[in-house]
Amino acid sequence: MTKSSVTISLVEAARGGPFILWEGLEAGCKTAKDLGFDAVEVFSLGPEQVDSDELEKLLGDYELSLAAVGTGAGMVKHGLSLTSTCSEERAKAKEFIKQIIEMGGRFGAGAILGSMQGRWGGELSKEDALKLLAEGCAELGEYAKQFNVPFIYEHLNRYETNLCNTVAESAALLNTLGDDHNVVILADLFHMNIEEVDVASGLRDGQGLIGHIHFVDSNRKPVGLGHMDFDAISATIKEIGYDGYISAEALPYPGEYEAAKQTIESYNKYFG
Ligand code: LER
Ligand code: MN
Repeated sequence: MTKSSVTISLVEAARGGPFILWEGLEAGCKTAKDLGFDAVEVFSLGPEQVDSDELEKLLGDYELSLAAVGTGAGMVKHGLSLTSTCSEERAKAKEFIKQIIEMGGRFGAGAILGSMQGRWGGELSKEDALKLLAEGCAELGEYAKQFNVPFIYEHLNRYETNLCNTVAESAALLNTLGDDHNVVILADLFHMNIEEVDVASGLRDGQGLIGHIHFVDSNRKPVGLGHMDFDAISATIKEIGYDGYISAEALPYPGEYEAAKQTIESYNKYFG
């Protein structure tokens, strides 16, 4: 059985970005609970912005799980990436992500590597960048093992990274990590709509490797407000045996509450 989740952004600098709820943890948890979501996914500036005891209380009071935690602020706020050509910068990036792994790990939630994967170019060849990315993912996956959570790698569309853009490319990256790695793929349906030949076959490329899904339509609006074929997509998600979170990462369109409501109605239609 899949579980529903909705994103809460605590990062003001990311306003305009594809997160549904923006009014803080408490308001976000309340809306999630009122609408019947199973979980929330939290995008924060870093561990210092989230009071873990408060989060524990909110999750308990509103009977929600924590689906995942984002690391993007490491790039947005500190300009850190795992593929920096400077080893000190890479070490800082890993340190930042480890703290977020700890924050989420307490609640059974994995940390997501998105924009902090960086890009290749200039002095850095694609091959070397992919090696740095693989090294970083392997180390962070290993680190996450102590919390029994995976490290979640999210490939992005071509306008956001030039490293991996498809599920097959992410699967190839993970296959270089050895048998006991602890890294899963995040299949963000918006990125897949841009990059895959066909979203359903892209999902099949990730069978057994996909550990998280960002639920969103073709135009980054909530599911149902774009032109993706969610009958086919949901059938494939079930066919590949995926049973993790289906987490809404979409623009708060036409408003936050309406976007969350549109999302849970779509979730219930396709997965309920
Ligand atoms: C950004 O496009 C995105 O999909 C996020 O989940 C990654 O930071
Ligand atoms: Mn995403």
